Amino acid sequence: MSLLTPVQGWYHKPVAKDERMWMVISLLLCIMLFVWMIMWHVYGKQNPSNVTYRTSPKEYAKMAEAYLKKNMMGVDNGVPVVKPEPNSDVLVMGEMWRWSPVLILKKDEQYNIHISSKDLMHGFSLQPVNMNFQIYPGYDYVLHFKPTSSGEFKIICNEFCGIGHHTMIGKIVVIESDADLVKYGYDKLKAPTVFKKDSANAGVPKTEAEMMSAGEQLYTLKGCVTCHKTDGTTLLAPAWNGLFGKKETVIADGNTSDVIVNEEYIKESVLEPQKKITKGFEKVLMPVLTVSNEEIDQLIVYIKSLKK
Ligand code: HEC
Ligand SMILES: [Cu+2]
Repeated sequence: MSLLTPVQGWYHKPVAKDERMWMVISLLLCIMLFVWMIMWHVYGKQNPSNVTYRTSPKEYAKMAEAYLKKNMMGVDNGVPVVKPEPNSDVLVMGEMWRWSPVLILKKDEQYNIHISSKDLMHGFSLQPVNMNFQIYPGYDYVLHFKPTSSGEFKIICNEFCGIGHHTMIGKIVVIESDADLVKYGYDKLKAPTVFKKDSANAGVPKTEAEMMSAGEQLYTLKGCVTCHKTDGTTLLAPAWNGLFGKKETVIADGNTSDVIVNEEYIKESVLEPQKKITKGFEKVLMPVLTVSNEEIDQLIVYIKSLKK
């Protein structure tokens, strides 16, 4: 028994006029917002809805590398440049710290752009149109993309991803015709020195020259170029020119020692980057990259060829 009993029949008392009015107004508002939501999706210049697949960073990196090998027409500041066919699948990858490749697209043509990350979460931000996507490793995002204006667009990473984050700037160039390539200096891109397969070498680089050109290509494809330069600059990582045979001071388990850079040391640096940290570069974490033993041998020949 409660202390007070409610008045009999209160539940059936009609709702007051003003209260009923508010109920109608809020219901109308709900319907309006619902219609708005759908309209906004269609007419509101929203980011395009995308299709997403599961993948793994390793698998995607392998696919992207194969795609680049087949399609790259040159290199812009160490980043491969690709001019895909309209309606084709294009593979773009975010990695520490670049967007690869540079894309040359035709205005008013449609492309299926796949994007994923090789390492951490990156933010794909297309400027100045301000389209933004989160790029997580392990997901393959497919954007059905149709550029409607020509010019140069930048891809900025808007998710802090480490010490080289501010250098992570990619590029999409939209042209109206091939004549526009001149404007961007892409008409005379140096074709990559690609290792050519023939029946004699069975597709495996054997001679010194073959190994070197394969190594040079890997340097760009695997993204070593993002951190390691060959002109002596050491912004993020030790430069590669003059590296072979050099004495380096390294830190292993807190102990400092000297090593001479040779084949063994390079191999170890690639397979277990954190085992011996080169002094002066403790702040940058070299990622573990999927590089096979044959590929390491090719990279070594390339590094050897880079003199101071
Ligand atoms: C994200 C930046 C980054 C990328 C990408 C990267 N490295 Fe490194 N690398 C470093 C840093 C930083 C060091 C020095 C610290 C250390 O030893 O881990 C280093 C050290 C090395 C060394 C030892 C150099 C020395 O002077 O001691 C070798 C060899 C090397 N990297 C090879 C490679 C190869 C091959 C690739 C591409 C497959 C690669 N790196 C990609 C950052 C990077
Ligand atoms: Cu970033």
